[in-house]
Amino acid sequence: MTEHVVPLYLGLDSSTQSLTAIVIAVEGAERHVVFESSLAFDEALPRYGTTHGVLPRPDQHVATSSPLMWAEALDLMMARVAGSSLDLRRLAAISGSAQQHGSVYLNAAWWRMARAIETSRPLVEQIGAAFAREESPIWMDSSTSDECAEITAAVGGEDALARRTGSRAFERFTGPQIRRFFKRSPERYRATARIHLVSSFLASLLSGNDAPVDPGDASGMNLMDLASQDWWPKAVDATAPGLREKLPSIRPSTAVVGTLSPYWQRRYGFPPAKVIAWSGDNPCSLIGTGLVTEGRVAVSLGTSDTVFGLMREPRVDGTGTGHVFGAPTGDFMGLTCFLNGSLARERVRNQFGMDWVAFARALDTTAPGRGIVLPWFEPEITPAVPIPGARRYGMANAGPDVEVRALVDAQMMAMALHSRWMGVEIERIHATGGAAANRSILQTMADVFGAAVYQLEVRNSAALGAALRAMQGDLASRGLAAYWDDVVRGFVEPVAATRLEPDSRRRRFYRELMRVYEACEAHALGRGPDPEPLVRQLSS
Ligand code: ADP
Ligand code: XUL
Repeated sequence: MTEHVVPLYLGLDSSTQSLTAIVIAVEGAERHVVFESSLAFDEALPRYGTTHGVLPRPDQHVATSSPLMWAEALDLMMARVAGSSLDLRRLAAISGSAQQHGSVYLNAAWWRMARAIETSRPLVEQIGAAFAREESPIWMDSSTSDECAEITAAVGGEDALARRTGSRAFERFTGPQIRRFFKRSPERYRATARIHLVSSFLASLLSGNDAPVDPGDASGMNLMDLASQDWWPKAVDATAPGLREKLPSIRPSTAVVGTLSPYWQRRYGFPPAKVIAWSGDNPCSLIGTGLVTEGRVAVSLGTSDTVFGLMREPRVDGTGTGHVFGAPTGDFMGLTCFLNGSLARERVRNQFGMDWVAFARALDTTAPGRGIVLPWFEPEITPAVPIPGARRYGMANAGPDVEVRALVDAQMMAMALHSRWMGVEIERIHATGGAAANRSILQTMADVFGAAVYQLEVRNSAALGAALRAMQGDLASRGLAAYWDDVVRGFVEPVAATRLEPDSRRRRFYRELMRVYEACEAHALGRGPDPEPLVRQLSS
């Protein structure tokens, strides 16, 4: 009789600021998180000199990070998993999640190097010569407006690009980023043999071969045809010459990319576990928040704030703010992304010398309506704000508490306003990401959206989603039933006791305030009259 082994699945999340690992154990209805660990790039790997995971930024529109740092973090985290009390022999599959849009530029040495990493020396000592570009542009970059315009014109306009790829051209998307690199560094572009996303780069390091991208992450590039889930030749040609050969293949999110390479097996004692295709953090969070059916939304309050939900059919945003991405389930997902999320909250918190407890207390004790702060400290994605700077309306004699209230109100109203295009009647929201720990922020969310808000047991829904995708990929590859409802069961149910209900009086007030917010936004963007009379009326 063979011994019954309860399989383990590892999910990794390489986000903007940190790398997280979650291991789940699954035996029928018995499902547990058995390992969870995070390392913050700035603290764990100070020699790269990042702040919040980003390299120094002489130009506010440029944002890059270090792919070598991501690789070293992966090595450190795998050592941690191996050094834990887990029985590694039970590890059946690994998958991952990564910040979306970021790109890694590799030269011809990459083909040999990925396969021939020696066990005796750390990974980072061996792959340095494989980069055609040492830095990776990341999703916070907004330097490619010219390239967006050029690509848009070449493919026949915004509508054509959005209908085909799921989004109009966005500065942070990989296609415009590639075009900028090609224009500014044609020699290094020519020397580039492969352009990976952060997700497929890290999957390649695990499997020791050149990994594909999945449709979830490929749809953040302005290069993939949503319908065929293959590269769209017109967009590829509009982006840069010879690009097609430099792009990885696109394979379904459930694809088995390979097995853990000899490096991981011999150096740390891992088994030849399957490596399932990696995806972007938002597609992984879709799974990790349990949104495998249509009609619910999640809000992720990570470095970026995002609102997203599953779509059976790709309904592209006519207003041009949102995106349609591929979903790991084979469906689609709608998403709107706000750049000034947690870092804007941190900035205001630090400005007034508060901690998160004081920040929450400010929200609890301060009524809305004294003013609105549009928190565009950095160039904003939604709405598009190329020239940064916070804009303030009302706010006469505002103290710290009013500043905090006006900031969070504006963030939540922006999310409610700019997610309307998804056409979902939002009755409940699954909240995730670091700031979802803060129930005062979530209460504001409930009041503004007029929806019940739930916290989830596992806060890092991207890493959990990756672990669940590892499980799904493993089951599917063995020909076993792998229905998404069953896969996510037991991990993603919102915790009933955490439910926050909207307060009906506040809800009514926010309906009014939303009109004022819209007027402030329109004015700040140069599209509407001065809203001060409206603001004064509110606070009188
Ligand atoms: P990412 O995955 O994008 O790296 P996380 O989801 O880990 O980010 O969230 C990190 C952010 O969460 C931090 O930048 C911090 O501002 C925020 N955060 C952590 N705890 C709290 C809290 N109690 N209240 C509000 N924000 C918080
Ligand atoms: C989504 C986006 C961010 C990044 C980083 O379009 O740009 O959410 O994925 O989390």
